[in-house]
Amino acid sequence: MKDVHGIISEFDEYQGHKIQKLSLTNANGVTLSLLTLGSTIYEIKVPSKKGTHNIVLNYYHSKDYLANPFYVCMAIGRTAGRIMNGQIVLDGQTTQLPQNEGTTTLHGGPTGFNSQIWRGKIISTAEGDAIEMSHLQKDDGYPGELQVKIIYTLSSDDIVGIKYNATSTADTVFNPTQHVYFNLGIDDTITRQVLKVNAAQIQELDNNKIPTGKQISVGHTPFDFQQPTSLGKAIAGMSDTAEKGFDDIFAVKPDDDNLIAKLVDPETDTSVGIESDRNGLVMFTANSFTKDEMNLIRTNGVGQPYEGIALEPQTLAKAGSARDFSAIELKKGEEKSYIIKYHLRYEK
Ligand code: FUC
Repeated sequence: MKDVHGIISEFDEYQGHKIQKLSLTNANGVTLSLLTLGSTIYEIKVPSKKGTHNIVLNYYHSKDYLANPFYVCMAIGRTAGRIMNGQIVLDGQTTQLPQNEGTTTLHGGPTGFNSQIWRGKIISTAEGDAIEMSHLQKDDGYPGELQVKIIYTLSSDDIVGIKYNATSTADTVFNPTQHVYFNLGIDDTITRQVLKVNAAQIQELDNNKIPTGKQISVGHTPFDFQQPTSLGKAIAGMSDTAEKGFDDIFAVKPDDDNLIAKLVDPETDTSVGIESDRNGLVMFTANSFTKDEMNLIRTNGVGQPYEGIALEPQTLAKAGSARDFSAIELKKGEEKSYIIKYHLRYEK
């Protein structure tokens, strides 16, 4: 008997293209849904005393996902984060990428993974159905045509798995992530939720939020999440910064439970533990969410600061230089894979 069942349905249309929704449901009643626009996680629904509740942010329509700069739950690539002056250097050769945030290339540039329509399929695995999203990423300014596959799984013990796999026709860079904003509770914001991040250091950032190469110790700062910490309190500790919240890069290691981070909503007893095979985690507490153009379902068509928290596993820029790309290099013909796993717990 298969424990996990997949179905495909029509979601809506975006610029004349049919957008599909692909869903997996396990025997416990947990559902994971993806949209082919941006290979976006649309919903993660967990059972609760009142039925089920969705623990990630989502919008009513496909067009909403690209109408603002927040990448809500979308696949990010080829490179998560910011590239200084949009320039990558591989084997001494510089490639100028298209810039989409002043002089910076952010989250794969203007035609990154999130802006693409992916080919979605339900595939069969030993544990049951899974979702395969595939796409040939080309003409985006990065070297090489990149064949990308992302496999999304849901296990019978409530683990959401994401596996990114890519090969390229030329030496290039590959550092994908999923820009999932969690809000595990029923409140409009995450300020009553509790976060643990297994990081003793963050990266120092310049005025363009580009890593300088220096690491800063989190001790005695609002960045210390080594013990479970109230997000409301931590955000209050950032009130005299321009950001008024977190948009920062943590240098993470797996803890004794093999997790780099864990978010808990004490009120509904819901949690997600994050597993990753990489050394970085960007945390963004949705500080700049606004009422306008944020057609989010959770808050009935508006948005607000701290409505969710994005926790984005990725590979860190090499210590010492924001211009050393060796850690994320993908050689021509080489195959690289990365995994992210969300371990879900909910009230029973
Ligand atoms: C994170 C941040 C960025 C941006 C984006 C939506 O990756 O580092 O500042 O706002 O999310």
